[in-house]
Parts: sequence; C-alpha cells; structure tokens
Amino acid sequence: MNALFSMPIAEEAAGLLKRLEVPVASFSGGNRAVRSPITGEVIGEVHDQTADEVAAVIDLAHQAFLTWRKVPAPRRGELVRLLGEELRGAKADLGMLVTLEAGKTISEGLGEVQEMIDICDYAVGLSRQIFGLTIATERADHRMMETWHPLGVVGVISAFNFPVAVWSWNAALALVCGNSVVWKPSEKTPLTALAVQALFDRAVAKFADAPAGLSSVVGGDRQVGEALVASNKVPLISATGSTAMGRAVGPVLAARFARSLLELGGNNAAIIAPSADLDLTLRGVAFAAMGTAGQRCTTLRRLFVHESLYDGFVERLKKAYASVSVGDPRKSENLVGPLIDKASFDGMQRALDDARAAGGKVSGGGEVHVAGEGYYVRPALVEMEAQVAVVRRETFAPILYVMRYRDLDEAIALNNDVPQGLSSSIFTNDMREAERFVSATGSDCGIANVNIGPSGAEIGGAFGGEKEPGGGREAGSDSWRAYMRRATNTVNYGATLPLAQGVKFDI
Ligand code: UN1
Repeated sequence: MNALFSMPIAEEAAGLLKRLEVPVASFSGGNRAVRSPITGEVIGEVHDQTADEVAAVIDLAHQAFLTWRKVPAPRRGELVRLLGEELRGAKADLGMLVTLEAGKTISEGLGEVQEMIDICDYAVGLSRQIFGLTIATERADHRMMETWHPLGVVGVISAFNFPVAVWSWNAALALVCGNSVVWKPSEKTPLTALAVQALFDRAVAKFADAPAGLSSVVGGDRQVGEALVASNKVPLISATGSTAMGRAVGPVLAARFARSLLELGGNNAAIIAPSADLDLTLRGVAFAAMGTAGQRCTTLRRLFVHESLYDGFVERLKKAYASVSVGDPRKSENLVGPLIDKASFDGMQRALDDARAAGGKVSGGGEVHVAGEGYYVRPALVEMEAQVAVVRRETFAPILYVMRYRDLDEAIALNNDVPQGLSSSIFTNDMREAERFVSATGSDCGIANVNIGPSGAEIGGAFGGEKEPGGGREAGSDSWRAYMRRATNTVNYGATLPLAQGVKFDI
C-alpha cells in the first residue's frame, strides 16, 4: 500500500492546510463538520458566520473598495500576478485538498488549480487592457466616449464542484477592475476556500499596500448567502450553483436593482453525426459524461446518435462505461471518484427509477463499494426512445441518456428542446453540419463546440449559458465588463451649446 493511503484523510487534510498556512483555529472546533466524500470522514470543523459578522465583512469590503478603486488598474494587476505566483507554488497542495474535499481525481484537482492560474494570467494582461470606445458625435466641437469604472463589492457564491476555480474567475477579474470581493463558498467545501484565502493573504502581504478586507470568505449555509444577496452594499452577485438557488437569488437582486451574474444548471447534449471520427468521439463523450463523476455544470447528459451508427457506437460506449475504473480519487488509475454525498446518490437513483419507468434501458448506475461512507457509483448509460421529462431535467450525477436521430434538423431541435442552454457539441467531419450547428439556427447554448465535448472549457472564452443557466458570462472575452460600470461622457470643448437632435431651447 502506498504511504498516501495509510494516513487517515483527516490527518492528510490537516497537513495540507498547515502547509498552506491556514490557521488551525479556522478549521477546528467549529460548529460545522466538513466531510471528505472519499470516505465520509470528518476532515474539519469550521465556524459559520453570523448575519452581523457577514455585515461587518461587507462593510470592510466596501471601505476597501473606496481605496482600491483609486489604485491604477495595472498596479491592481500586480496583486493578481502575485496571487498567480502563490497558486503556482501551492498547486500540488491545493489540488490535493480539492481532491480530499470535493472528491475530484488528482488530475482534475490539479486542473482546477491550473484554471485559477490561467485566469490570474489573463487578468494581469487585462489590467492593462481595460478600455472604452470613443464615438462620433453629431455635434461640432464635442467628444463622446465611454469610460469603465469599478462597481463596488462583488459577492461570489460558489458550488462544491468547482470549489476554488469559480472564485478565481470572478475574483481575478473583479480585483483588476477595481472591486473588492466577498466570497460565500459551498458549505460542503469550506476548507479549500480557507486555503485560497490564506494564499490571497500571502499575495497581499507581498503587495504591501492593499486595503484590509479586499477579499474575504464568509462561511455558513443559506442564511449567509441570503445576507450577502440582500445587502445594498453589494452591487453585483455572481452565483454559481443549482437552478433552485438561482431562482431564490435572482428575484432578490432584481427587487433591489442589483446586478446578477448567474451560472446555474446545465443539461448538455452532443450530436454524433454520420461522418464523425468515432475514436475521437468516444474519448470526447467518455470524458464529458463520466469525468468529475458527472458533477460539472458542463457534463454531457444527453447524446443524440445518428441512426446509421447507433448500434455500433452504443456497443462501444457500453464497453467503455463498463471498463472505467471507479474508486478512491487519490489513486491515479481511478477516473471516476465519489459523488459528493448521499443526497446526490439518492437523486441519481431516483432519476434512474424515473428513466426505467419511462421505458429507458439502464446499464450501470449502481453503487460501487469502495470505502467507509463514500458514495461511489458506476456511471450510467440509459437508452431512451424519446426525450421524456427525466431527460429534460438536470440530475447532477453521471447519467448519460442516449437517443437516436434521423436528420440534423431533428437533432438540433432535440438539443435545444430543454429548459437549459449551457453547453453543447457536435461530432462531425461535415463542414456544413459543423457550421450549421454553431450558426444562429443551430445550438441555442452559450457554448457550442465541434469535435470536442461540452465540458472542460478554457478560460479565454466567455463561459456561461442561456435559459435556466441564467445568462451570465464569466472568465474570458469581454466578461470583465460585468464587473464594471460604464459611463458615457460627452464633452463640449466649443463655445456654443448645440443640443442633440436639433432641439432648440434658446432663453
Ligand atoms: C462548473 O461545473 O461549474 O468547462 C464549471 C468546464 C469547466 C468549468 C465547469 N472549465 O467544464
């Protein structure tokens, strides 16, 4: 047995937290037990914040914003560069902590930290690229331009499945844009959040003159999130998680005219067309559907296979499903780790029961006994005759519904005929089909890919989706604009006062 597995997970987590310089008092003796999904054992006891404590954190963040907005953007970028350096140095430890707390494989835990490093690099460049337009005006001796200004305190609510990367997509951009940040991580994954806060604090110490409270973590459950969402001192909430959470958050923000950046549930599809390279397709489907134990918002959940390939391809897929190794995510041979908890396991079994009742043919999906109280399942492949209700809802677990299609119009209609429009793919070598899929009459999703699966996006593009996912865009492209307020400035450098649209008002 490898030394790694001879040590209790709690001890291993404590060792990592210590190396990451997280104060012991913040993860021991608290009211909330944190369990590793690997075995269900308790790996920390964190303290929930009270509503008053949350209010005090927001007040401090607001004060920090008032100072930070005056720091030139490229200098703000220097802090994010230092954060990126800390993340590089701590990649192995933080990645392992993600594995212990969220149950991701080591490769995926490391990948998540890499995603943080990537967005830091991106944000450093952005800190010298924040720009507005000048626009031709209809009036002589006038100039019209737009300027972009910091917004204020940005609230970040994140989910267990990307316990650290989602914060970084938001925080790296928010910080270079001149905002402060208050982060409410999932109550299932507070330890990784504490570790990220320790790394941020180290970057701040090297930066020397960052205001106190520039980025903070507030721990707890729903009440803490509600206090953040209700605060008038928080002009933008970026919330990643379930559609149910978004339905609770969205109206509160709308009622106080605050901004929301929502990244909610997905129900992503792939189309396998007759000309597809099937070896490549098989790998793309396997990673997108089974990777992260089906617990990505971008996980592939619906597969439309052309009728000419259906039998052969589904046979190959079944073999891949039966052979994938499920187990302790710390062992590199395992590609599928645990589900986050029992509720998630039960939700998966309910969906499979519903699928059977609707005539679905289920392979896999059963429990795999690995260790202690860990909930491990064999990923499920479910052949369906039609896109019935259970297929149209998101179940956050490794279930792939497989259906036949006859022509591309039908496949695109099926791709779009769900309440969620996050991510989508087509596997084809037919240029017309590929272009059609990414055109205005193709996929209605925020992400539409060709010959790669729907998950595993890079940070350079804008990330997010339409309909139930909530319409938010994070990470690259011009997503930074969501974290700033735009001012249109018209400057008259002449000696007369012509009014726009030729209006006369001579007094
Ligand atoms: C999520 O599951 O909340 O595209 C985000 C991906 C990752 C992000 C997933 N880069 O799969």
